[in-house]
Amino acid sequence: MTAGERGPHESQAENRRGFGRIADSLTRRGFLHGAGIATFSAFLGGSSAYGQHMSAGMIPVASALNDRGFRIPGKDPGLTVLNDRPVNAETPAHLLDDAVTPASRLFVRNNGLPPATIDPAVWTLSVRGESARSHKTYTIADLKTKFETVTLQIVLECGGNGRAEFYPPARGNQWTVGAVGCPAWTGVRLRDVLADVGIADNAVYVAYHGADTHLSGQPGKRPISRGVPLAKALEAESLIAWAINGADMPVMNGHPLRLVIGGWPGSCSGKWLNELLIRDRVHDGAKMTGTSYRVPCEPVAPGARVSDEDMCIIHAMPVKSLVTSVKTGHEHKAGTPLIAAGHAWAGDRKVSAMHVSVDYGQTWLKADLAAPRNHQAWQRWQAPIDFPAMGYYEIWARATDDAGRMQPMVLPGWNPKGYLNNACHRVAVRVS
Ligand SMILES: Nc1nc2c(c(=O)[nH]1)N[C@H]1C(S)=C(S)[C@@H](COP(=O)(O)O)O[C@H]1N2
Ligand SMILES: [Mo]
Repeated sequence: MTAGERGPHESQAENRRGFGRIADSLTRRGFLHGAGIATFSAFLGGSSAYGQHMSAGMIPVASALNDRGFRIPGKDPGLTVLNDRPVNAETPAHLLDDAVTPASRLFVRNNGLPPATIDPAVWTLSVRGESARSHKTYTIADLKTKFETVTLQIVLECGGNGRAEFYPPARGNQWTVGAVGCPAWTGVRLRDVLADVGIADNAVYVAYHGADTHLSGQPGKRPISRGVPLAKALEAESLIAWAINGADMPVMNGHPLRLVIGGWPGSCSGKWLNELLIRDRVHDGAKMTGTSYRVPCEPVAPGARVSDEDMCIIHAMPVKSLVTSVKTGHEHKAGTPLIAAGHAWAGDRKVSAMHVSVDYGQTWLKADLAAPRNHQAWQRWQAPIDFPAMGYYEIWARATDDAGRMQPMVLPGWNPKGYLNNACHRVAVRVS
């Protein structure tokens, strides 16, 4: 992890454990009011007198208390804000119940600071690289007129979704289950644009640059620049998108242009996209190297030290599912039917079966599972649940992909950075 990110995330972890305590003591010291206001205005884009005195990773109290009216512009106030610099927010599972995720409920994962000014009318995307046969630059209008426009529903999930469950813990945003969503993206196929530029025979990787800036403010230092092997870039579902659900996407999700690479870590889907590189080698941009978005090539014991050479780049994400209805804490009336429902997805694969259990995995009921709207979209599932008596229950949900791989009940493959946790989602219900 880079020095610029380490501090915020560490204090973030502190905040999560001690938030109540910190807020109490701040209130007692009469400090809360000022800090809240300073960070409010930082969030809203204005300047403030005391903003610089607030530690970088501190959650503004106002943002943690969404009922006081704080919100990320364009986002549902129900999102959980994990960090303010950079902005990171996840979506509680029950707010992901829509078949097609509304833009307002799509999580936000920023590694740096979004561009300060964005004018779609003059935005350009240039394509070059060692293995590009030409160097071309397109406006968004060029993309819209030169290439076929497609709309596809594609799952976007952060590679670190589920990190909060790792033990020993992994540093970084403590995502629970909500760094995922599946909106409908409109744009052009990446492969059509690459073909227009020309791909040399020695091409290996396609990488992105975005217009966001590094937290350190150092010019020339990029917050993130990742990519995918050429074959992945050439898939029909790899898009250069300008819209979510038929409207401009929120600034926080990459307006006015971004990559959408289905089934792979969200970090492959570059936001504020202004440059593509057709590379003759595995891309070596920010967060491609070292331990970023890599897991041990061979399984390791929890807490093991793994050297950089023994870490391999994550490709497709594993099979996973969510219970989006009902939510934990649901009070259910005995003797009435309960329909549990949610979504399942499986990286580059299809989900072939979905099961639920309310007896801690002793028996599993097969759920109804819909076909995806298109390849790379999540699949809706639902199951009628019977409770034999009153009391406390957990609904466990488990997806199986078309290679026969199932979600594990326990935390899978510990890794130093806390990626790829696809353990079964559980929600708690009281029947009375
Ligand atoms: N330019 C740029 N692209 C980016 C990022 C970023 O910080 N800057 N974050 C990446 C990561 S780690 C993820 S998970 C997704 C998150 O997309 P979202 O914020 O639209 O949910 O964007 C990816 N693309
Ligand atoms: Mo991510």
